[in-house]
Amino acid sequence: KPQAVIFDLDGVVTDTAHLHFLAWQSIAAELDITVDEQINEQLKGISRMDSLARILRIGGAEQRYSEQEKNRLAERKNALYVASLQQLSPASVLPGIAALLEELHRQDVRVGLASVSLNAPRIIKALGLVEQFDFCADAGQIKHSKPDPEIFIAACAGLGVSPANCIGIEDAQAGVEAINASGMLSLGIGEQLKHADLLLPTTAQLNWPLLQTFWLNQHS
Ligand code: G16
Ligand code: MG
Repeated sequence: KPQAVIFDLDGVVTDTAHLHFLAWQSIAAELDITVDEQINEQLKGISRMDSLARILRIGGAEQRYSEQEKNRLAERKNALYVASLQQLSPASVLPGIAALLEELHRQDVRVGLASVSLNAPRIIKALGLVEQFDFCADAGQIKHSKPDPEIFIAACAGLGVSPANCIGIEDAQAGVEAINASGMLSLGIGEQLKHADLLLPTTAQLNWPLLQTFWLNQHS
């Protein structure tokens, strides 16, 4: 069996992607830039400043703002986003996740979090899952967002396990690429993802027997 399972936060543990989307949409609208669901897909797993850079590039406005103005835009986006996090509660945990976390602990499989969100600690707290994660990688220490494997490697290091002995779970293309580059097995959540070692339509299909079978199939 795997020694650890490492979870992405946004889109796997809870659906904060929609809240990021609404916050970016309102900042972008002020700049006369339209952010639609398809653009939002490209922002998943991408850090706050990198997300802003992409939005400005899409609007052809990457040269228009100073570093200070960009920092202020990112701060305002974050303030909107953080305010919207107040609606999170244990009921916001996506289907299948709470039961899987409990089962992983029963099976003595370590549980990690690999989110590039600086808000990850407060989100995990609002979801009532602080006790369920043996280690949460610190996004503040990460230099490169996904698809760079840095955050997943940091999560493995914190758990004291080798990536080769772990499964990573992701809903974003950049996240699946990050897992693959780390040397972990990748489990993708969604219909459109490429390159995942196993793809499930939603988190509701996740459970321990399925992870075990997945692991055995990949190691036979
Ligand atoms: C999440 C989201 C990204 C977001 C990033 C940074 O990453 O998917 O859209 O831009 O965190 O978030 P914050 O602005 O809260 O620091 P992940 O790794 O959980 O998918
Ligand atoms: Mg995600």
